Amino acid sequence: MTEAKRTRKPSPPRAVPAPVYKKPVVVSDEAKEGLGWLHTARFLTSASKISQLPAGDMPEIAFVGRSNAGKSSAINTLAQQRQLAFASKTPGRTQLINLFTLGPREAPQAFLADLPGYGYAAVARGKKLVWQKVMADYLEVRRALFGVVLMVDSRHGFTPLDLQLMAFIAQRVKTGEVKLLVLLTKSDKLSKTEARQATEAAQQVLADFVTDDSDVSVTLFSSLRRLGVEDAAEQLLAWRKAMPERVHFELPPMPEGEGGEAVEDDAEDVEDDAG
Ligand SMILES: Nc1nc2c(ncn2[C@@H]2O[C@H](COP(=O)(O)OP(=O)(O)O)[C@@H](O)[C@H]2O)c(=O)[nH]1
Ligand SMILES: [Mg+2]
Repeated sequence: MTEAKRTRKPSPPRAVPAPVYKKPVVVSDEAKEGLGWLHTARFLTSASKISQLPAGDMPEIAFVGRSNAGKSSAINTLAQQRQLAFASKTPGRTQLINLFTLGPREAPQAFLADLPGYGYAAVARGKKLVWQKVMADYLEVRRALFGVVLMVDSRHGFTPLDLQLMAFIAQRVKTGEVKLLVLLTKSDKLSKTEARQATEAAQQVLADFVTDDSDVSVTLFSSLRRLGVEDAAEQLLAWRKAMPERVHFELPPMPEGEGGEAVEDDAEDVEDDAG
């Protein structure tokens, strides 16, 4: 054995610079309560057609966004559940609306709807149009729609399809009937200056929707670094507190020959498709 080997000392612990996001986060009571509420999210059902969604007057919060905008990640982060919505490996493969309930199991208070991502470049034009139609129909038909959470990639800002979607709901947003929260996702990828610019650009777009009656907000968000999670949770709690107590809903009968079995099992099939 050589001298060198015998005397080799264990290397000292390396100094790892503290990541920026490890700053102590002050979580407000509202954020805690909001996160507690969002944590109650439970999968209810998937629908490929609007007509398959439950009827009734349950207030609904729709999560929408371009494919790959970070929608599934945002839902999982806000619900603090690792696999509630499935991050898509094949973006935008099918067009499913996944519905979750929020609130106590025995007395749900709201639906959380995970809508199909749109505008994925690699997808055939025909299919894209189908999605856009699903989206437009959804926004048109779901009268108990209470709020829309729109995920926008903070690096890209609003895309034409995001603007189209907002145009569908513009009227109801302006009257305050539908509330709007924009999450500028993946903000961990931005410098401070870029983050400020992204926020300002979004605020400028949203200014068109702001009235005395509207409830429109925007926040930088990152599932990866947990940025904006508290803001979003506070906002969603405020929505819950403003919701009317309408909890009636009926699940439609499953169409013949289309997976009439336990809905929980269907959750597995959604994996690649929540796009
Ligand atoms: N850097 C970063 N990447 C993210 C974040 N959220 C999601 N992603 C990534 O973006 C891609 C799309 O995310 P996903 O949640 O599936 O988006 P969806 O298609 O809108 O549901 C995945 O590769 C994620 O890992 C984030 O906060 N920061
Ligand atoms: Mg997804």
